[in-house]
Amino acid sequence: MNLADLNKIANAMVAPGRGILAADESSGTIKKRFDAIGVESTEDNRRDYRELLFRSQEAMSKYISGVILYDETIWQKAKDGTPLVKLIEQAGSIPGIKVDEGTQPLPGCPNELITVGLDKLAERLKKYYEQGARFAKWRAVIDIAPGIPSYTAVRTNAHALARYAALCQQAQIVPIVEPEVLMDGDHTIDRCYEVTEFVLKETFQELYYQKVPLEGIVLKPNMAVAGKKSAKKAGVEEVAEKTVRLLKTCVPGAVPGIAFLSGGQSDEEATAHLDAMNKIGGLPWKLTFSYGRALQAAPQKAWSGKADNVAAAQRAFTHRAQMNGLASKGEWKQDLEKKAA
Ligand code: 5MM
Repeated sequence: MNLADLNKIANAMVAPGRGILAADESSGTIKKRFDAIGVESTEDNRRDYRELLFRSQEAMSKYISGVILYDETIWQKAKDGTPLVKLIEQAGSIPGIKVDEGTQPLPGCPNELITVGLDKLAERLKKYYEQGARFAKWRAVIDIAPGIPSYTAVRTNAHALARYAALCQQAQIVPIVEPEVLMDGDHTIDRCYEVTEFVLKETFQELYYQKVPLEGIVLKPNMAVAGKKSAKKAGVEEVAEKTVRLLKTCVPGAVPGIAFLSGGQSDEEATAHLDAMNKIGGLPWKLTFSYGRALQAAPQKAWSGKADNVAAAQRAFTHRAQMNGLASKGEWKQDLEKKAA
């Protein structure tokens, strides 16, 4: 492992003004997204949609540091035969790959999941590296509900995340470590804080046990937010203050950067939260975005599967990428959203 090179890539992924596009929806998830806009989820439609994102020259070259791809996409070619990976590289962005193989029920832990995909991961990473991937992603899913998460689920998922991270670094690929605490329940922001603290502490303990140098990773956590069904939603300032405090408590300064998931927040909320955290300032790591839904909801709607709408979809994507780029520097203002509307 060449740690200096891993660190260089990790720093590029979280460079100020830029963040990551999570375009790694698995077949089931992209189908759900396409269903919502009335588009059939065929291989060609998935290619056309992702191609329009990667050909959004302004967004990709100015605001998107890297793109997380799904296995199908990393091998796909654009309509004119250019590999999609090349489009990303030509725009000055870094190709990455989702390497987990989804979740399965965790034995002995009702309603809890373990992320799988460690078998043969070393071999798969070699192929992804040859195909151009310089970073990877593995997502652990932790739910909050009465009686869960259990210690077993938190610990087992942390162990798998650290095993994955060690294998990535050995393959000269920067691991994005994503322990996602879901915001699906009716829990308060303080319960989210408490569970996320537990999850992050266990994750960093496992990274230490498995000898993963933190200079060569990027963390992708959830923010501290109330559950979607909670009676009491937290305001932007509260989310920012609590998330910063939580991260300062759990994430060593050796980590180059933290790239948040959006987790079901609205586009503007995800931007406002990131911006408010960066406005607090004085942080030991860079704070940026690795959004899926909060970057793609607008372009998906604008596109709706029609070739005539490609330019409008690219404008919608560029706008969100720019807003989040500004938020990664604490320079976003809400009236910039209105001006674009
Ligand atoms: C883009 O969605 C990713 C893939 O999810 P599935 O494996 O469930 O299809 C997902 O891992 C994503 O990278 C993160 O959850 C962040 O995305 P959001 O939409 O929460 O910002």
